[in-house]
Amino acid sequence: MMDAVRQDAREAVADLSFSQALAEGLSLTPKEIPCKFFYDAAGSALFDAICALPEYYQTRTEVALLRRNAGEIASLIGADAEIVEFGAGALRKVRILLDALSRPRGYTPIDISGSYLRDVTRRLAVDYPNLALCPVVGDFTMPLHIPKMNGAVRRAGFFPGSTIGNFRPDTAMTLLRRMREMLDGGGLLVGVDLVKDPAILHAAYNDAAGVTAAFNKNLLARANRELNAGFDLEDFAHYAPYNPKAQRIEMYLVSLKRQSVRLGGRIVEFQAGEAVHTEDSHKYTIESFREIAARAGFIPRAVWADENRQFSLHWLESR
Ligand code: AVJ
Repeated sequence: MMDAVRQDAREAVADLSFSQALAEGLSLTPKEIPCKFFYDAAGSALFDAICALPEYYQTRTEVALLRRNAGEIASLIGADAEIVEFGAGALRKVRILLDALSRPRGYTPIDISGSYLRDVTRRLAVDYPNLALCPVVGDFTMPLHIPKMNGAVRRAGFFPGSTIGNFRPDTAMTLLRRMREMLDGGGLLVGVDLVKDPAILHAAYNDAAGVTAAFNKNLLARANRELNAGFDLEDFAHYAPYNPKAQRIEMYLVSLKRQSVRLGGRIVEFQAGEAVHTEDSHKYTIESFREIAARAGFIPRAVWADENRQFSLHWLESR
């Protein structure tokens, strides 16, 4: 849990950047808030709840793909591997990988939350006493140096959950290229949500229980908690349409009236109906994703998808 007293210096920097990002994003036209700020303790708990929703097929489909193909994935990765996870996600997924691998040597999760990383490594240490745990607190979208482990190990990247969808295709390509450099010759296992019936996509981001709406509005709640902001969550609507031309879900917080909101020492003005863009979630076809992976310098080797072609897992090699 995020506990103000236990926050270390690195997390204080992360908080400062939320305040800067919010001030900057809300002064733009159109207004925006970067989606990486969804994931404070409350937002991470809401995201876990999203993953268990009946409408949100992504997580259970990806977990089933990992389970079903773990043996083949493990033999492609090879023995004595160091798994580098971009954004420490649900431990459930990396455990499937670790359990299938032959002599996994190390686990290097990269995440912006130091408290989350401490929690993850503490829990994994119990079950994997022979695994070197090397957490890196940082933003994996920035150039990062990953310290070399002792001994000859091959690196394999792990980027599940279709987090790649949060980036525009050109940026996703650049990010993949950067990951390829960080992996130092190793391959990358990446989960990618697929283009499909817009009604299915729409339902996944507009669930009946309103969990995704609460997740979206948590950005405002977080600003109230951390930055002395005066957002009334009732005065904003969750709006998440699918844009078929751009092949992405777009998420917004829409001001339901003309209002002035306190944000730290400033006042932010909202017009009635004004939208704050909070997230894009891009969808790919298997072919279109393999194409950007190839443009990033990877060799797309293997791909697994469920029988309904809702979600895909790609194994990309560096050489
Ligand atoms: C974690 C980025 C994959 O885009 O589906 C879920 C985040 N947003 N519901 C996604 C999210 C709204 C999620 N990713």
